[in-house]
Amino acid sequence: MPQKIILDCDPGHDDAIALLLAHGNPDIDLVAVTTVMGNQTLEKVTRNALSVARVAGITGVPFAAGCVRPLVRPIETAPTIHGESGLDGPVLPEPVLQLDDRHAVDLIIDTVMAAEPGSITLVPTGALTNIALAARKEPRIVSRVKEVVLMGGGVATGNWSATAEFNIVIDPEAAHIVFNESWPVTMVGLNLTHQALATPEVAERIAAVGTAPARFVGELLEFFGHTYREAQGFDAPPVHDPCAVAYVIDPSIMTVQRMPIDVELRGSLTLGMTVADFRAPAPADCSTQAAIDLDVDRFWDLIVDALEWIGDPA
Ligand code: PIR
Ligand code: CA
Repeated sequence: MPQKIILDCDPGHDDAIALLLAHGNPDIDLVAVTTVMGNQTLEKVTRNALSVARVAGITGVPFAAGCVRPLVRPIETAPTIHGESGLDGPVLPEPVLQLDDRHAVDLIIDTVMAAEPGSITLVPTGALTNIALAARKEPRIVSRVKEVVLMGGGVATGNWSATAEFNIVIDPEAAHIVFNESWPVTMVGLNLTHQALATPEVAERIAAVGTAPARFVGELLEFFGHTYREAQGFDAPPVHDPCAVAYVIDPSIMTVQRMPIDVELRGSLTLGMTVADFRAPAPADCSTQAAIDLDVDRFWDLIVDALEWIGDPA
């Protein structure tokens, strides 16, 4: 049985690739897509999600827009990484899908409450604002969700500060809520995603697929590679968000370690840090784990296979 997921995202170059992977992998049943401000404003990332849906040929999946700003703090976006549109590089086609009328928080709640308990995995690849609000608005979702597999945070690494990752630090209060609920949380953080580098060899494999969606991914990676070189000093860009989807497809693609993880809300140098406690053994009631090591070759196989599966949508 394919795994049912809700992808909560802020596309975003790597979010777009996560969406393509979720759609193009037969072991995933993409039941809803929700958007949250982050890489750009809500309006921009939502339009981007719908454009990517058209590129991928996604139909029959509800898309809903969520929070326009973090719970407590002012909005902060990442134009230096993702450009003014949030998805600079390729030409973005005019969306054809109509947005769902509901707020993302309500679509998440409705979808989880209507499904078999324990059947839905939440895959957040942006700030955790929508997920935190959904847990507060309808607490019964917490025990009904199978697990939360999120891209965010990291073990002892940062990208938006020395100690914090973007998705967590732009809405640390929301992240605090999500990490402290009783649902199982897998943190696919920077320590893992910095292993998923889109090298020139990877770009060649993607180009060889030869379809319009593969060319779209190639153009995304070209822009993302450029900004990652300029702004972060990377030789090849890390493709963060698809790593979370890959874990749902095949948990054996990465090693994980169960440990308490909490989110710093008061530190002057450590705001938004995901503090992971490596002191073994983890307490019996520990519901959090961190992803550690990625099988890089199998990860890129999944991306290429998804693009092959998608082909050239009409
Ligand atoms: C990537 C992101 C934000 C900032 C930088 N420097 C790089 C976005 C990605 O979409 C991913 O979800 C996460 N936030 C990585 O920090
Ligand atoms: Ca993202």
